[in-house]
Amino acid sequence: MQTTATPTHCPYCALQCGMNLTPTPDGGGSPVEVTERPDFPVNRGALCGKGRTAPALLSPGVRLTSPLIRRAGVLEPAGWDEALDRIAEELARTRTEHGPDACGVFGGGGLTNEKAYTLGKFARVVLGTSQIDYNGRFCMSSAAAGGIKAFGLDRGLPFPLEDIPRTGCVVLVGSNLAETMPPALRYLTELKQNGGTLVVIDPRRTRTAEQADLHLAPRPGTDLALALGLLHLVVAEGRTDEAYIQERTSGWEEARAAAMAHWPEYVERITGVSVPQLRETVRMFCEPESAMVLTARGPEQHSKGTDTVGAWINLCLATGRPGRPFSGYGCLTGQGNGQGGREHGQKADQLPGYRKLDDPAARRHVAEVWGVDPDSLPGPGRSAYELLDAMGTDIRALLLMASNPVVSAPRAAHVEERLKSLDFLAVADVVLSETAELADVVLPVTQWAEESGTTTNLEGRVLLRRQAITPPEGVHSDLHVMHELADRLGVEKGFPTDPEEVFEELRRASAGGPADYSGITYRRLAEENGVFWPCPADGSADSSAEGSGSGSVDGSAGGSTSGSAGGSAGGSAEDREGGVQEPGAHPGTPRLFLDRFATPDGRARFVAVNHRPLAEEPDEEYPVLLTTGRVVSQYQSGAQTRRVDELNAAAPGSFVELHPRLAERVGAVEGEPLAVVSRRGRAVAPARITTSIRPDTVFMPFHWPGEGRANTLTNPALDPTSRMPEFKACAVRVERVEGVG
Ligand SMILES: Nc1nc2c(c(=O)[nH]1)N[C@H]1C(S)=C(S)[C@@H](COP(=O)(O)OP(=O)(O)OC[C@H]3O[C@@H](n4cnc5c(=O)[nH]c(N)nc54)[C@H](O)[C@@H]3O)O[C@H]1N2
Ligand SMILES: Nc1nc2c(c(=O)[nH]1)N[C@H]1C(S)=C(S)[C@@H](COP(=O)(O)OP(=O)(O)OC[C@H]3O[C@@H](n4cnc5c(=O)[nH]c(N)nc54)[C@H](O)[C@@H]3O)O[C@H]1N2
Ligand code: SF4
Ligand SMILES: [Mo]
Repeated sequence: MQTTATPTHCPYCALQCGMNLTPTPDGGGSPVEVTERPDFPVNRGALCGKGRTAPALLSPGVRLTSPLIRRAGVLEPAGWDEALDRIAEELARTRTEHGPDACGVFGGGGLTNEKAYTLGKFARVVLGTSQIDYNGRFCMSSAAAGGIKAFGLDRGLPFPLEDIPRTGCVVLVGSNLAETMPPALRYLTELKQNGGTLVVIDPRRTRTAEQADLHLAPRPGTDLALALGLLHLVVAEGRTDEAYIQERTSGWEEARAAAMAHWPEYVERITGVSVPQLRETVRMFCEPESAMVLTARGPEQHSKGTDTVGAWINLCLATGRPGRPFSGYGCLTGQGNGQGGREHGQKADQLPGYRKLDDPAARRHVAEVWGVDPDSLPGPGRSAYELLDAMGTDIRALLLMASNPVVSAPRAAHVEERLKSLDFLAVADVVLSETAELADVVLPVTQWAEESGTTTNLEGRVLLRRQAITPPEGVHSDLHVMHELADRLGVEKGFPTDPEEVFEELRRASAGGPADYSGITYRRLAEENGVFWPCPADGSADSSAEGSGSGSVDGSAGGSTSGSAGGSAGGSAEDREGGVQEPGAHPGTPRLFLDRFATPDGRARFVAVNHRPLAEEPDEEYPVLLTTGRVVSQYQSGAQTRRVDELNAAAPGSFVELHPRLAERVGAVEGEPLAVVSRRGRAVAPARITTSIRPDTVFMPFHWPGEGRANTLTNPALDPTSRMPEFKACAVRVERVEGVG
């Protein structure tokens, strides 16, 4: 137990705010309290209510402290050996009786890099199953797919957040930053103070949209058409950057032709955004020397999310933005380790270092690090929803770590029923989530302040979370769980329980891959405020490092740092702050693409995309659109934040946000229960009547189980490339609940 403050990072979102944990004198309630950590540049001491109250999760009254085993239908406390034996037996039996692919593994973007890496290795090496995926599929997979198509690489932001106030214009598409990453709002405020402009695109006038110079409120699911219409105007008004298009891109002719088919008047009809507003957006975006488009879940969580991201990237490329100072396209990643969690192998088609599972060279490299035959590694498996949908049929047993799909998966009642139909379900969690409640065995694992590990924030900055307290008795880490299960399943080596030892192996496994961590060590992370990947081990070896590696990312020096992403980025360590690296060590890569893109020919690729309708358009029976999202005081499925009194008091339950005109039509009364019905089911929650939403759309947050569960309604129609479900738009009917009003 430390007696002084431990500098670490928040357990929740991808901003990974820096915080200090200080032991509480009397230990009453939580063993530590959160204090300011102003030296960390991303949040400079600021925290949202969730981060500030996070120590509540450490108190034994809230967290699990004993394994649970289901006996005669009831979960009862049990010993660790018994619980682990039981899981190992069931997984072994399933494998023998139904083959390795009958064992499923489901992970989470909240897991540290070490855990996510080990989970992917566990699935492929110990279970031999291809059936692993994770909740990040529901998060930024469309942006990831779009980024890889266009740039050859997926790092959410290709530049640090500190670049935002230095650009001329930010177009923020479907992000409610003011509620989802409150300390980051500062970057938008500073942007405006510096004379830059902000365009927010959201069907609702959110707290974020209130900050905007221009707010566009399109109909949900029409961002693809919107971006195409803007590109049409860019061409029509002669605002393209022909020299950039010539030198740095490919595929323009086809993309241009597709955009030209989207006339502004046609786009106005699809989106509901007027032609003058489209023109004003183009003017604001094109006039300044630098500009950015940032997307979040609003445009991405659709069955056309990948194409939509592609269309926004096209707009950036046609105007010469990506790879230029303070400019380009970025995605605001969501979960605490949403970035790192998508790089090291818990994804269905992936090996560590953001390598492809179907690439023979990648298989050879990783198999060698793991000491196995490359041919023994299974191929790509199912995506998250498809995996959950196959439970009880092809998938007979599931090991689930760090997700709560009973609340957060689309078509959740069906997913809940599939979970119940499994032969065996094991859940490792910190609390008894709604999904853990359905398990045959529950393992209580260490969290955030109780363990060490690395996360990679939304900027691609690898960070060290330090252990601040000793975990309660009866609690072990996810790494311990995988070590013990591997041992019981006959793999005695290769599953260490020490996170630093895992990280050392991850460094080797990622070396030479797109997300190269090989030059990063715990020592460096402890002394620097994070290191941006790619960071290869041998920083001096690269000759294409022209212009690389200068300038601090923390706001002082102001030089631009670049790197040729894709594992060959180089740079000199000269100007680096901190000065702790070995001579010749790579400084990391805060800014990508300044010299070249990570494609084989170094050029960014336009994609030719066209507008298409929602998977489920409104009709007579279901005439209204439902969209879903978040509120500031709850996090995700709410498994953690619903257990924190202060947060619960601020956001006690689900609600249905609707426009007064729609409210009048259906007879909704403020605060009274309202039913929302889709082809998947029915949810009931109090009405919240507001003019800040489009009259054709209702909004529900998805943080709660039970009657108000938004995901009872959502449509699991998947994007053909990213396999992202259509969380952000489905057809519903809104009705008064009998006996109300
Ligand atoms: N308080 C809080 N903060 C969080 C989280 C949380 O659960 N709670 N979760 C974290 C995670 S994992 C994530 S992924 C991020 C998500 O961060 P955000 O993407 O900011 O969150 P959302 O509320 O899901 O969606 C953002 C906005 O998209 C709008 N929207 C809906 N449909 C459309 C559409 O079709 N087009 C457009 N342009 N906009 C649309 C919604 O009205 C909403 O205001 O937040 C992170 N931070
Ligand atoms: N309708 C609708 N649905 C959505 C979305 C939406 O916008 N609309 N957004 C989607 C998005 S973007 C996301 S990211 C998902 C998230 O949805 P979920 O995957 O359900 O995310 P969480 O609620 O964060 O669940 C994480 C669980 O892991 C536990 N946990 C935390 N740390 C650890 C750890 O170190 N180890 C283990 N073993 N467990 C841990 C927590 O206690 C919690 O129970 O929801 C998706 N669902
Ligand atoms: S913004 Fe995100 S990382 Fe920062 S304190 Fe809030 S939840 Fe934690
Ligand atoms: Mo997310």
